[in-house]
Amino acid sequence: MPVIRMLSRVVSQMQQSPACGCWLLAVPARFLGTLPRQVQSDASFHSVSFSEIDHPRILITGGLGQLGVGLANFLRKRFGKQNVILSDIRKPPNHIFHSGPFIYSDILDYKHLREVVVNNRITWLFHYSALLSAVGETNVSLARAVNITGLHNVLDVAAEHSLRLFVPSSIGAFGPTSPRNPTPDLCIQRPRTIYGVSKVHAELMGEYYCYRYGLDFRCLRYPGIISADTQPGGGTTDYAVQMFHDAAKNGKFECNLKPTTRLPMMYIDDCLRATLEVMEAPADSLSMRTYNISAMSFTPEELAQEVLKHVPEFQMTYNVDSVRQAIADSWPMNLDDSTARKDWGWKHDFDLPELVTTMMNFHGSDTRVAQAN
Ligand code: VAH
Repeated sequence: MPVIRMLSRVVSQMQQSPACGCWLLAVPARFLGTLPRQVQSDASFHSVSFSEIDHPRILITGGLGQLGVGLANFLRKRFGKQNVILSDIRKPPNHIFHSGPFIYSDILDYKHLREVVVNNRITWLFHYSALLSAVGETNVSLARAVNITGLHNVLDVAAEHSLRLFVPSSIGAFGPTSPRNPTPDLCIQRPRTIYGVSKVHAELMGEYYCYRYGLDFRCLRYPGIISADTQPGGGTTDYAVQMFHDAAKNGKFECNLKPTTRLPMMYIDDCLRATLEVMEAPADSLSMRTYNISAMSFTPEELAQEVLKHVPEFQMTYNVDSVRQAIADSWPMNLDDSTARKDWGWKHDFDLPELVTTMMNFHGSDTRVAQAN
């Protein structure tokens, strides 16, 4: 390659100081050694130019899961509808298809993933594809493929095109030997699920690509997320979403975890805001690349007590799922997120009463309370 062109690219890369602040690492790996998958030099010619920095071009993988659509709508308000592309391997329902750009993208198809990034001039990627904790235990080989091989493909494409990459981790990245109350950012992580193992792997691989190749990798350990209009998919904290649907519809709910099972939880709006805030945080404000974030922690019993204030006749019964219970018993009861609060000013808005009021309003049960009074 003519020296002038190579130097011009080095200079342009150096102007985009990498997140981890080390100039040397601004030089693309192929000048410092090879990325895991060497690429044709012209393939990345289209990668980041200045104007795109002002307005990130965003790709969301695993877009039809519990959080993808909410994130897309949230980011479209901030960066414009056409700059946020939702993707998945399933056909989107009508209302999602008509709400903004949607494309097919399979994270296990590395070549196609690269085409998607190049053809859509992507600069930021939110990687939401994953099999969650409980469903992962029913199909370990698929969880390994999606959560680990899929992540490798995303890391390589992100490194090749100097993307800013967000990967959600989870309280599931901790295990029975981690301090549980509270659980700090840095401690023993020996999870007992393939989901947990894949999330620890994601944290470590993302940080390795950051320090080795200058990849702008950012990761948050999500608590159980409570969403109003989307169903969770095969997780251990799913009861806390399902309960609102059933309480509003039938006034009763059968919980698959023991009444005293304490777990960290968060309302989706706080989760999406934290995700954008860490992605917009100045690189030099980040003392770490993986952060705990927390809002509240409660037990099924405490949640039921709060729901009773809105649905006086609400009845909670228990039919414990031993797999989910064993997973929950190995997870944190409270997360210490003091570093996120210090480094980039994270602060949650929703505590338990606001969460329950918001969710019950969404499910329109308020009318029943009025009738009861
Ligand atoms: C699960 N909802 O239960 C997910 C999440 C924090 C929990 O990872 O698997």
